[in-house]
Amino acid sequence: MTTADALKREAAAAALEMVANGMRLGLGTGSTASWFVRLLAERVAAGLEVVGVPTSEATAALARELGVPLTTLDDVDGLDLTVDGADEFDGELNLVKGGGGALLREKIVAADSARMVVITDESKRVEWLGAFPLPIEVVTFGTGATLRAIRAAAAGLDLSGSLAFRMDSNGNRRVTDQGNWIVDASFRQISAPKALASALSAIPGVVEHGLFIDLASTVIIAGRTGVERIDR
Ligand code: ABF
Repeated sequence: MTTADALKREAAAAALEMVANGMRLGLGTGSTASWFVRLLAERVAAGLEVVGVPTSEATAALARELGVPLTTLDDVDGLDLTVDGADEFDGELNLVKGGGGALLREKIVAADSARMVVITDESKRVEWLGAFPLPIEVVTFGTGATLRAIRAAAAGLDLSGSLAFRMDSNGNRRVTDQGNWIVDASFRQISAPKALASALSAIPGVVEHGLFIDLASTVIIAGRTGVERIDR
């Protein structure tokens, strides 16, 4: 196992300690969150009773393969805990997510959870969000208008930067699990994340964006000297 994998596993193991019998769990997406699913599956095999709502088709496939029982947000009355990764987090535990392309389901699941625990390592900690290009999920109709509106919203907050459609390995625009496209916005330093989140949410062609404001209740950071936990 590489050092990076070992840290992801450690963060996932720390989050697993917050799981209790009978919980309804949101299952995140990405390499760190997949460690959580693997460790959870071991506990399920040993008798832990939980149900999970996956945030992507990839996570659903992994959970099914490992025997973690799944459900949907239509079949449960909210979730107790969501465990997911992130691309960046700041001192207020605001996040950039969506590098894995699952931001829409991730946000729906996190918002329906009593608690959201983010599992990370030191490389994700930033003073200002935005060095990681902000993923924005857009409908495939009228993208010219949507991109103009994103640029105008950003300019209103003194932000500028390139907007690039996320591409897949075949050179086509990457289609999300919900059938939309993703625009990655290189704003570099987002000094007013709440204001930007509101401005982007007000654009008709924007389905969702990767700014997770006031959603994370805990961030677990695995580092070479141990595991740090920050609660909001
Ligand atoms: C998901 O996976 C995303 O929101 C985020 O983009 C990504 C993090 O992946 P990893 O854990 O592989 O760095 O959590």
